[in-house]
Amino acid sequence: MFESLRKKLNIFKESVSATESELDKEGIEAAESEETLSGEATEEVSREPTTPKVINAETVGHASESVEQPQQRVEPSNGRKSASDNIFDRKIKDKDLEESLSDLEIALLESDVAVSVSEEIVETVKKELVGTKRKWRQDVGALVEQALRDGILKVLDVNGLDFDEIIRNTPKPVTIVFTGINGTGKTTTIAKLAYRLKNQGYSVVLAAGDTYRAGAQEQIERHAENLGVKLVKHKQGADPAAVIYDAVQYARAKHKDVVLADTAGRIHTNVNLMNQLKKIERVIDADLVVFVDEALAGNDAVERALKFNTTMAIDGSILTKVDADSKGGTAISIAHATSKPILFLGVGQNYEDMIKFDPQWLMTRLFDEADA
Ligand SMILES: Nc1nc2c(ncn2[C@@H]2O[C@H](COP(=O)(O)OP(=O)(O)OP(=O)(O)O)[C@@H](O)[C@H]2O)c(=O)[nH]1
Ligand SMILES: [Mg+2]
Repeated sequence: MFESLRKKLNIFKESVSATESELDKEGIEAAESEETLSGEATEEVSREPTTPKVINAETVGHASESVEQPQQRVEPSNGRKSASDNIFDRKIKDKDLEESLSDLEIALLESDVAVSVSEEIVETVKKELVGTKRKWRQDVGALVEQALRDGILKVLDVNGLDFDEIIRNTPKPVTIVFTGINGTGKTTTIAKLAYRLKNQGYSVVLAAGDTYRAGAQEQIERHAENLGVKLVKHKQGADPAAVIYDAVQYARAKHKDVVLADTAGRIHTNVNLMNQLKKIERVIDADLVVFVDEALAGNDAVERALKFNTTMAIDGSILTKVDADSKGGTAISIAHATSKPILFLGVGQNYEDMIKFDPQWLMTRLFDEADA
């Protein structure tokens, strides 16, 4: 999962580190050649500090605080000039990051991160790094990683909506309608959620709201049987709004906790099918509308979420097939683009292959796990 994005972020980290360490080297050389030319420091000051092992920023104390540019000369308290005194502290500069940041933006776009989201991440990283003081020869990898984490967390930070809390706190039955295009994993996700809710002690009713695709009702029926949950269905071709309505009525009458309503996959350009969603919205007062799409779809998933949202307002997204996605861009972009959170990630075909989405989980995947 997300291997490719993880590698790209690491390349950025290494590239900034390499640039900064190159600047250290240049700073030392420049300072050394100035000394050699002036000839005055050599007799008083050991040249050893130009070898890294004997230069310890701690031992220079206040001198390091007062110098920010390797080229600036300072007068130490004893009045003698020293090459090492000039280079202990540096500020990370805009122009030193330019190339790496531009590569980062391309890497994010190549990873299917939406354009506006890539720009925002790069901007946060830049703001955080430019002007940051660092010690001479300090590896800036940790600083860069923190900036990347902050940049990504910022775009993932949309109005929190905790699925479990909603289930706990909403009057029963909680009604959830799932939408999205064909084959993205809506029905499978409904089965996974039914499995999860059942394990948490809730009673679940499934609504066979896909009355359109041949075989759809049998598919959800199999899941209902496997999971031991009630399925409400009508005939093939029936009005899906009526099916879901009946399922809610059944759940009310039987004091069931949650109704999970399937719908047919549809392309957002199909006017008739999109109008059907509008009807479902009118007839069913759903507590949650969840948009389901594949992580693999990249920017297309983001675009589709926005289109579906205009027909039937979504409250959150579920990304499926994350187990097959190395790019990660959809997971990073969709919440920011729709201003609605990612609720779960589908990570396989079995009932238990679903993870409740948590931005920190993504951070672990991107930064803490060893490369596979
Ligand atoms: N690898 C993987 N496969 C998944 C995941 N979720 C769903 N699938 C597979 O995706 C395929 C389509 O899943 P469905 O649940 O039928 O998709 P759908 O959106 O209901 O499809 P339509 O009803 O045709 O619109 C199935 O083969 C699922 O097993 C996932 O998280 N990972
Ligand atoms: Mg389906």
